[in-house]
Amino acid sequence: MVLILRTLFAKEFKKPRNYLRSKFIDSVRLHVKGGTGGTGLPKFGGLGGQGGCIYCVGKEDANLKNIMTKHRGKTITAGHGEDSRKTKIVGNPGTDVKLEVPLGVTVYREDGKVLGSIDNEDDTVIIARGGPGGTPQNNFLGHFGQTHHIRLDLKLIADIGLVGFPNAGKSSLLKAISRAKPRIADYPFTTIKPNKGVMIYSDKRQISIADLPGLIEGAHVNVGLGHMFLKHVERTKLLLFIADVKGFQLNPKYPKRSCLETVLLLNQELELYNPELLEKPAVLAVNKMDLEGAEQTFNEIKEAYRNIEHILHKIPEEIRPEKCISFEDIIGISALNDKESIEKLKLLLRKRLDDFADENNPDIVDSSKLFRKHTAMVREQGPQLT
Ligand SMILES: Nc1nc2c(ncn2[C@@H]2O[C@H](COP(=O)(O)OP(=O)(O)OP(=O)(O)O)[C@@H](O)[C@H]2O)c(=O)[nH]1
Ligand SMILES: [Mg+2]
Repeated sequence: MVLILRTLFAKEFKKPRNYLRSKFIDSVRLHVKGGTGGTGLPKFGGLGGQGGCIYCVGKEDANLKNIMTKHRGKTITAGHGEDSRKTKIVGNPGTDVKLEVPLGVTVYREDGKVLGSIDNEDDTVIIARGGPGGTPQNNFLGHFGQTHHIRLDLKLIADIGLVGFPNAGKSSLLKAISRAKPRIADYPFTTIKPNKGVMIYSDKRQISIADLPGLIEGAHVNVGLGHMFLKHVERTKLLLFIADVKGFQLNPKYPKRSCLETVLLLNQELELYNPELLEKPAVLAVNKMDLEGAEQTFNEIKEAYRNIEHILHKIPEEIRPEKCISFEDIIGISALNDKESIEKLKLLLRKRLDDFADENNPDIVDSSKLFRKHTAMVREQGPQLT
């Protein structure tokens, strides 16, 4: 009997997968209801109070898990507007509800419409308006507030996103360049949720960097953890690819991939997820350069990327991307054993981010460039006389 019941309810008893048990939650659905407006008092021209509204407010230390545990399966309702009375002709408005959400959240309505996004501390998005109170225009009858099913979708905001196969040393690198304390171990999928760290430079400049769970070939058909965390690199300004100089093999059933092959496979997985990601500036760090024979592999990769489009036909079709990423830099590092290489990488990342910011912000005018342009013009045309 017990056995039959067990098999019948097997689905109910099944434990959630690791990543569902993890504390990181990046999407939450909520049912929200604005407050109803108070009733007016026609005899004295009294006005009902406006119903309260529901807002999302950006807070650096908030997280979606708290919202989920607090409001799951419930309707969040704002306060109702006060009715007009003889002793209080104008009713008080209903109390608003403010939901603190982490930065990087986009709010979607049930029909897919984007209600707004929260990128900075104290950014506010209204998710359900309260109904108007009773006035002569509506025959002194208060209206219901808006009711919506909304979805809060979090995409981490970091300057740099780390992409790599499992075991490549992404978390080791994050640990080496920031104060973050990610889990590091010699088996694939040690990291099952994104982590964020901040690199601090000697002049107090801060650059944030997000470590993601490893990607493997076939992620687009949900192999490994699939593409589920890739959305978190969409909002980063630069992609930092980490490749293990010795390549990767998930288990003997899968083919062994060389370092170059893993880079091409990452390229392909990103392309399948969202080709626009390939337009982002990207840097390739070949890790574990302390291992034997690393120098030779590193040189081969550098050589290959000198003209990758031309050698693409030599690469097996199943790992050949449509479009190859052109890396800004290819650098050899050892996250565990070579602090100097990490310092070099830190400076390089900063430089690339600054170059990118200059290119994309025409308001920032490089005065030295302007000066050079001006002197060249003066040399050509002679000084302008007014
Ligand atoms: N020899 C050597 N080993 C390294 C280096 N960097 C990382 N490792 C080792 O590589 C293994 C994997 O490191 P992680 O930092 O956990 O790799 P990861 O890319 O975060 O892996 P996942 O979280 O599973 O995706 C660990 O045993 C590290 O000690 C390095 O520079 N040299
Ligand atoms: Mg990791």
